[in-house]
Amino acid sequence: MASRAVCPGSFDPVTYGHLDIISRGAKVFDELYIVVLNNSAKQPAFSVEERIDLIRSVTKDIPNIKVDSYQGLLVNYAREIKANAIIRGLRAVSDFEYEMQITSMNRVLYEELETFFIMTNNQYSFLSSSIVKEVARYGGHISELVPPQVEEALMKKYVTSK
Ligand code: COD
Repeated sequence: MASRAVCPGSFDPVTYGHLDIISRGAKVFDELYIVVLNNSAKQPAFSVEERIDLIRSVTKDIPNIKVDSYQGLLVNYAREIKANAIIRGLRAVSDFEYEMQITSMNRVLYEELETFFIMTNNQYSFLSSSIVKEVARYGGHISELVPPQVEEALMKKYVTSK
């Protein structure tokens, strides 16, 4: 049976940190579904469609990737697409508590679904979508943090709209 994993996130917008996790995960699983979900603690800057378009554009050379969105619980999405695993990235100890909480909750809701963690590449350990948006908003340099398509979308959102 082919292995199928889900890589869930807000991806608001996708960064080189996300891409690192996605490309490494795609080498381990036969199929990797990247799914844009709602994080109730965050207010997104980009619409779901914009986030999906950007992810599709920056992952177009990785053949075993599908990009999708879902309204609802991650475990229900995983059940619907018959995924065996969840992939999450870990940056620092500060991520651990939150990740442990949602991993435990997801296991209560769907015991057979295992979560796998990929340690961040040191180069991206400080990187988050929030930090990128903050820098972009004030006109800082972000080309080392996000792919060119994402940089362009951020510039359109924050610089040309001023
Ligand atoms: N290096 C390595 N990994 C990174 C980096 C980086 N620089 N940046 C981000 N990542 C990883 C994150 O650790 C995460 O694993 C993934 O990339 C996505 O990150 P974000 O920030 O885009 O996404 P989150 O953390 O906001 O996603 C949270 C979900 C949307 C997955 C979560 O809220 C969810 O599952 N929502 C649906 C409702 C649900 O089922 N909730 C859980 C049960 S309570």
